[in-house]
Amino acid sequence: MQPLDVEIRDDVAILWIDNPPVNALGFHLRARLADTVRGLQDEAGIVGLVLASRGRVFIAGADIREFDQTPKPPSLIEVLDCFDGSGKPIVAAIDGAALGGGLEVALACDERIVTSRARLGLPEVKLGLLPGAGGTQRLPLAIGPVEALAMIADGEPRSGEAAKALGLADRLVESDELLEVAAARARALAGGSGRKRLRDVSLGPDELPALETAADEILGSRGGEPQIRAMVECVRNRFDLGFDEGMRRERQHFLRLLEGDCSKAMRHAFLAERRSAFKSTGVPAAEVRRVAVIGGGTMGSGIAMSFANAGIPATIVEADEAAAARAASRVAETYERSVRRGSLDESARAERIGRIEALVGIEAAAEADLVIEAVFEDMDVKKQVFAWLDTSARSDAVLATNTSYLDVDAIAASAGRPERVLGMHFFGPANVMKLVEVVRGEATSESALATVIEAARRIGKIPVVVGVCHGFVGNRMLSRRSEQVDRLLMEGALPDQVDRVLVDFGFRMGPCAMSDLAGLDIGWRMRRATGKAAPVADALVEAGRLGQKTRKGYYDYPDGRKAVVDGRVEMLLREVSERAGIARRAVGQQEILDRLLLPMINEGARILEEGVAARAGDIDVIWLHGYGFPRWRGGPMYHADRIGLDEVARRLSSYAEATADAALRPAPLLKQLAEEKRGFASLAPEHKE
Ligand code: 3H9
Repeated sequence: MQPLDVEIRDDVAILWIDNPPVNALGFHLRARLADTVRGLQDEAGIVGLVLASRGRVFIAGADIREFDQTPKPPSLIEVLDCFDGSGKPIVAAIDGAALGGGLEVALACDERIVTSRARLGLPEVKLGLLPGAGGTQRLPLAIGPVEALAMIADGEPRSGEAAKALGLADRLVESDELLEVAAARARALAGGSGRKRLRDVSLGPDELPALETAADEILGSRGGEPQIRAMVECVRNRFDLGFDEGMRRERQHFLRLLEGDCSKAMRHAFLAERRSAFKSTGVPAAEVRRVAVIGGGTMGSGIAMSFANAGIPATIVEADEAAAARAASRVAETYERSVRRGSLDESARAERIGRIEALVGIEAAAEADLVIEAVFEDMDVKKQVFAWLDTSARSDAVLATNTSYLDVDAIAASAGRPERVLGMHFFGPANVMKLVEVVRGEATSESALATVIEAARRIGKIPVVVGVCHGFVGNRMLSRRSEQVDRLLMEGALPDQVDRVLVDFGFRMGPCAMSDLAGLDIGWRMRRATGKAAPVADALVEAGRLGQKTRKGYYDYPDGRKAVVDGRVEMLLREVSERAGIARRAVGQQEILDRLLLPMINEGARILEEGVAARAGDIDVIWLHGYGFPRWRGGPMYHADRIGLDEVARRLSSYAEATADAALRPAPLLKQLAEEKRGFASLAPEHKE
């Protein structure tokens, strides 16, 4: 099938782009686009060209999968040189997303006609890149340098209406008149001024001061990102250099960034996110029209809001009137806060609140297509809820538990219809965080799974399918890291030293500050239930240091929020070390980093071996979206592949020996891959980049 076909309408040629799924500018499409534009120059009866697309995306940009292959000509720049060289005007008719290279194509056209379904943006920044086919050169000429820099740096698409207001689009029309208007504009340009190329426009020097101010601002906040520095320079070049030289410099930066570790990791993240959801085996998903959430605590109300925000009515089910009222006011307060912050307008608030009701009694779940249990993390309580649901929920409803650790199969067994039961592990705050670990039980049916994945996507979440085990993927790996934090603190490290290492690595927060925020009593209660110990964390709890809520934890919080190092914690650590008979020593930064990350990776290897996660990339997605792993590092398993698994195994073995900690010994799969000189990415063929 051709990725582009031509339709002749009187004296105008419509170039229909048709390259599913998203009209990415792969090599075939690029070649065909250039040939077609060139070929139409000699067609005497054709006065102008219209570029339109089949499908709901205009053009999603360059084909990201080609970035790791040897480039095949023509490059997108060469294609756009053909546009520039055209003797006939070209008008872009945009009725969907025009992103990255897609918008760059549109910018090389004479005019852009859009509908309100259009989304115009340059998201390259999110791939650690800058636009590489003239985006940094043509966009400032279309909308001015300040707006252009903002748009290139935030990477967010603008709506058709916004694009028209910015001057990025020439006209905003209804979908059914798009082609007609675009063809008429091509004809009018041909009969009038002829070409209207952005490259012939120039910026006046009076626009420079505003750009300098905007550039200083962005460099101040994000100057650490290499692509930000490059894009500022490129936009500035529009004042100092000729168009062709500006293009050449942009290309140089693009190619340098493309080869850099940061962009490679972010491209890995992009593709892993799209591969992580379970691909349906053809079993259709049932539509979720109404949900019920059992338990209206922080998590339950956050889950209900996620659905309401996406237009799906949600019933919060509580045990008594007082609890239902508390849940309703929790929801109201959250929306109120968003309105005060300006992120939600009054009418959207009213609509969303109108979709949530908080009722008493499990019978209130009877109408729901999907019921999500979010009660206290206690097996007996959960079993009781599922037994009730068995009698009150619809027989075809999917029943999900939001447990973060417990055995989903044991919970499912108490429902009498285990095939309709699975886990939906949301991350707090549930109305904000995108990750959902979808836990597939032993008996979970494909249709229940498909329904939940589709529902999660509809509410804008990133679902990752995982298997049943204690803590699933994320928390299971996290507990390996927590064990090492305790050990490192006992061996001689201090909380701020441990935290600094992870912050320097790219996490927003270190593990000690994180525990203080969450509350140390949560882990303590869990350890008590499972008969485990963490000498340092336990000693802190026993000293009444539960974290921010008691203004004392690993740190002091004199004002309730800002962490201050407290000498008493060091004394407490010394006592714990002494009791354990450990002579404290200076622990180096590299050792801290290794001992925090490598045991998690080791656990990830066990998780893959057991089939709890299907792909290493799925584990990365979980860590990127649930635990703040820095995106430009790609995720823990990708990071391990970058280090080399033989090196990871070697370091783990040496720490296992030095600390006599058997948990640090390389897992069998890690050992095997290390010996075979392979990476985790090689495990799933479809995962190769
Ligand atoms: C660029 O343009 C550089 C230029 O400046 C310079 C060049 C010289 N390439 O997201 P979905 C696949 S950089 C290859 O689920 P949606 C995706 O992997 C690019 N494949 O759909 C998935 O495949 P599969 C700048 C791509 O409807 C399938 O399409 N552009 C690309 O939720 C469906 O994707 C961007 O960063 C691509 N560019 O959302 C835009 N895009 O089915 C990236 C998607 O095998 N794309 N695929 O898993 C998007 O933001 C969304 O895909 C889009 C559609 C909004 C378009």
